[in-house]
Amino acid sequence: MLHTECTMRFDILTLFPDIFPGYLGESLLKRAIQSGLVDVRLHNIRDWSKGKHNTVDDRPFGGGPGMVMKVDAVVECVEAVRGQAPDPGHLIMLTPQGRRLDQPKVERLAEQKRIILLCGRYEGFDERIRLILEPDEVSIGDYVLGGGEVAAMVTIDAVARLLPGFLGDEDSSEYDSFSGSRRWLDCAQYTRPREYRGHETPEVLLSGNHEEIARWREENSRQRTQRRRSDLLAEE
Ligand code: 6GU
Repeated sequence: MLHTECTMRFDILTLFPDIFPGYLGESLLKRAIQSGLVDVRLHNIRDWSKGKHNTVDDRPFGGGPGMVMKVDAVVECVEAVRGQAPDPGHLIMLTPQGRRLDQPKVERLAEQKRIILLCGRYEGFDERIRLILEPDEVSIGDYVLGGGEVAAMVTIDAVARLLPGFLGDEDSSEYDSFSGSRRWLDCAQYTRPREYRGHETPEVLLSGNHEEIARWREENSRQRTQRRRSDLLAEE
């Protein structure tokens, strides 16, 4: 398989850019950034706010709890960041009201050359941000986070590992649960020692019989999926 590697660029728009360097600075993402496979840029939305107080949020019209992200700072930040590269990029807004991120969606995102991730805090975004920017609104699951930052990291992590050259040769994402047409959970894995506190590695995995091992793994995957996530089998 021949691949011309090209950089995928992520721009993160957030009020808390310091959340990110720790995660991006370890393990595979660190290596991918160092090698130029991915380029991650952080932008503080507050830098685009107006007035001496740099306000980025305000009380909602009509009253109610919490604060709302202001339209001007967010729109101007997105427009300025978009203009930093020839490709305007695919704009994602991270909110619990978005379409749920799943592996097919991650696979489609991995085809983009540039993704802009807009992270919200507070009670939400002024609705005109959606009307003006028409973002692809994404949620990572049915629970509420304090902000979109962790969801942005989840998105980058899931997308980046699909880029050719991100994983080592022996690891491959094509055998992942949920990838391509695969909808089963991964099978059980064992490594040395062969026995630990009376728990033995299944004999077949030590047999060297590759056909039997493949059969055992397939059956183990099916049983696990049945027991833990029978909803996945019902979808088939
Ligand atoms: Cl993307 N943001 C927030 N604040 N909460 C979430 C989420 C996003 N996805 C699930 N819960």
